[in-house]
Amino acid sequence: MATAKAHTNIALVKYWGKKDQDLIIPQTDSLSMTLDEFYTTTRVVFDPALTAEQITVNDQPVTGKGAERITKFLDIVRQMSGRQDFARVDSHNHVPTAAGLASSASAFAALAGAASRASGLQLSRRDLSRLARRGSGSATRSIYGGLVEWHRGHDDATSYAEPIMEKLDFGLEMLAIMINTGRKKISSRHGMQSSVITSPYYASWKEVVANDMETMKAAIQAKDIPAIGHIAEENALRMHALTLSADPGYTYFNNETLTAIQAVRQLRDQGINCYFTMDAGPNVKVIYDRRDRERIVDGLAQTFAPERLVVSPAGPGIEIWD
Ligand code: 2P0
Repeated sequence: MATAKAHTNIALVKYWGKKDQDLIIPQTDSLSMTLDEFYTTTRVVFDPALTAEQITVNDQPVTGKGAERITKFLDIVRQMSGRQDFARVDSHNHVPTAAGLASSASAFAALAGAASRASGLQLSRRDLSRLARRGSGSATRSIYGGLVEWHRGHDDATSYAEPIMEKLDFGLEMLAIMINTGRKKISSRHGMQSSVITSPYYASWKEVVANDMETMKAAIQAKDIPAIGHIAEENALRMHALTLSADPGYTYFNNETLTAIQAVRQLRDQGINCYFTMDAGPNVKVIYDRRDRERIVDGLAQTFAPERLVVSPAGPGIEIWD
């Protein structure tokens, strides 16, 4: 038996598209910040007495496609470790109520940590990162804390994450604006593949990311939060242009997403350095220096109820225990 705790991450330079869909080798590098506030804790037991996998998330049984994806992942662990028995998997997502921020990044990072340890494997962080990648691309980065780079690589051995700055020694912070949607979203997996195949801008996106990785790493070394925020914001908008320019076109934004973007821009017009980024859903995350936190929270609270604003500093890497 083993348990692991992994935090989710938000990309400052986004991953949006795969070269190899089975191994999850991305088209580009990416770079993220691990968040302290949002994490998943997962316990795995391999048990010869089981006649099928037994999976719960937040104490609810998981069946169907969700269970299939976890079993497929556990098959990789069984193949690596030589174990043949089924597993009992119990997972809890720690996110603010109704946040809609439950993330495959923290989920598959925690599952990789707990399942590998429970199977008897002792993987290095790099190999854990490679294993987590097989479950979900963004999980590759959630093995590490702080600011993390995922090298796209060209095969299973070379596609892994590495920390750029595990413990932040400057004031970079994020705030999530919780925007819920009743609508079923287009999965990232489906959405990104559609962008790769049908967006006429996809080749330009690869050039954008190559450039943003360089400028973002320089901005991090300089601890230049306005530069980090600006590059992240432009990168996010260009990623979302890949959804709009796909055929059929789609978007993860809703009207409140646009309201939040406007609120951030208004604060910036007032001279407060804050920037936005969005992922495969309507929530908006704000990037800023923690010394401006109070002014930003007060400003956003004019539009969004305070309980919808969740502040998160950078979080730690994965923890695994027996
Ligand atoms: C990212 N996202 O870099 C990007 C930005 C969402 C927008 O990675 O198919 O759940 O499991 O590899 O990792 C979300 O996609 O997709 C994601 P799969 P994943 O964080």
